Amino acid sequence: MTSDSGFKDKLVAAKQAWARAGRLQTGSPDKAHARRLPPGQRLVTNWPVLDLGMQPDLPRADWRLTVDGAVVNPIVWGWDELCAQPVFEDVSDIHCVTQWSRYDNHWRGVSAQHLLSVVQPLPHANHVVLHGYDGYTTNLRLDHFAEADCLLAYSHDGAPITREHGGPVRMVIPRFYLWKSAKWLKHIEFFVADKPGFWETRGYHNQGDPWTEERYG
Ligand SMILES: Nc1nc2c(c(=O)[nH]1)N[C@H]1C(S)=C(S)[C@@H](COP(=O)(O)O)O[C@H]1N2
Ligand SMILES: [Mo]
Repeated sequence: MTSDSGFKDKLVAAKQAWARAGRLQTGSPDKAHARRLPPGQRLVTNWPVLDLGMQPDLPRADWRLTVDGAVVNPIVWGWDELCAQPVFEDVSDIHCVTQWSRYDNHWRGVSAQHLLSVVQPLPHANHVVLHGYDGYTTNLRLDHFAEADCLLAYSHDGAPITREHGGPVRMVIPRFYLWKSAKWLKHIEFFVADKPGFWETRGYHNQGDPWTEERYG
């Protein structure tokens, strides 16, 4: 009998421990997770590659970025000019419209806010189009492009951005689905009027907010 009740005690203690652990694992962390993972998304730890079937091969020495349109000071930067700008670092989550999200991406590059201070958009410029070397385009509002976590990134998680992920330089716009983050960044163009880009003219939402599931239409 002693051994039997001893066994039961152990069983109860084990179940109590599981219950405590369960409460910790599926209680508050789940709520935190729900606040961080937008609706309809699942978390991944790898980083899927999405493109139009072409990954431009751009040695740093050949890369150029043109920034023009409705701005006071249009510029063309090569790799050296880009690296001469103040370094900006930020950690943000990626949300792809194909329903995966990736947390805690550590980006390094040049902030969109710094770029804006250099080119100085004209007062009536309200829209931006990002162009990639593969011919891809995507549009966003200037006030969204100007948010503090947007950057021209050349490094991800401590390493240069690889060719498949848009290196040497890609845009990062954390607030929206990842299709707004143009890879192989070639040209940033400022406009008075909105000009929908590649996916925006093919059925994707014009804005792409993952929290309100602005996926299509
Ligand atoms: N230049 C360029 N940028 C692009 C794309 C593209 O085809 N060309 N695809 C977009 C889409 S639809 C997605 S989901 C993300 C994918 O980025 P990743 O391959 O680094 O995950 O890049 C976006 N930026
Ligand atoms: Mo995408």
